[in-house]
Amino acid sequence: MKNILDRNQNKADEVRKILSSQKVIMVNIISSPGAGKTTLLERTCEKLASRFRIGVIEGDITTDRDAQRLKKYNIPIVVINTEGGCHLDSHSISKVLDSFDLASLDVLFVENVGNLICPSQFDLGETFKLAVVSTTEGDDKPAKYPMLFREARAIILNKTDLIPYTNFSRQNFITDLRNINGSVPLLEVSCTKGDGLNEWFNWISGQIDPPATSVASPLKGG
Ligand SMILES: Nc1nc2c(ncn2[C@@H]2O[C@H](COP(=O)(O)OP(=O)(O)OP(=O)(O)O)[C@@H](O)[C@H]2O)c(=O)[nH]1
Ligand SMILES: [Mg+2]
Repeated sequence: MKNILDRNQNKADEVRKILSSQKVIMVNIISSPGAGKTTLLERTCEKLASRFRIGVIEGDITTDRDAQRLKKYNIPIVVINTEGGCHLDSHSISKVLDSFDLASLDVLFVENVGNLICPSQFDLGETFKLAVVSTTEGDDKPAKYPMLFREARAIILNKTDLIPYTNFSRQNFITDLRNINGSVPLLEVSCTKGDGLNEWFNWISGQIDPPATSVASPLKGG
């Protein structure tokens, strides 16, 4: 396992270098099956594809169904079928990177295979991981799968519209999450109803195109 992870890490470092030299940020989206990764990408493309140059890598065990859902946004999409593999790795990303014209991209979203465990262990060369969790999965996911919630740069809590129909406790979820990661931004959204999505659009826009840091003017004497 250590050898596999070391080899993965070396390739991930190469991928990260290539993306950084082309000024492309890569977002590794991780969640359980059905938490709403593709729906989040649909909403994001609708809102931001006219502002940013978006590409997508769709990781799936089989089928290109998620890629088909994104086709209407006229963005470059590459499908990686893992044929049973429960996560993407940096070698599979490296192999498809040439399919993109990286010079004409701002952001490459990677939808990882639906799984909360293995995808968290394999660095793809991403700029950051994004965790998506939905209310219908139960409020105990941060406590049970802490690695992802520790490492992600932001957490999306999706399907807030369904809270009234479940026993999801927002309070328990937040308490567990804050025990694991006290500072990670939590964005509560409904990708189908639209609640909270403006906060997500603002947050991700700030990651793709960070506000210029102001340069302090040199102090003049006298
Ligand atoms: N009620 C509700 N349903 C949602 C929401 N977001 C997504 N869904 C539904 O949840 C189902 C799964 O959504 P997907 O976006 O396909 O989930 P996914 O994470 O991409 O799934 P996999 O790729 O299979 O891992 C679909 O039927 C969506 O319409 C939401 O905010 N509220
Ligand atoms: Mg999907």
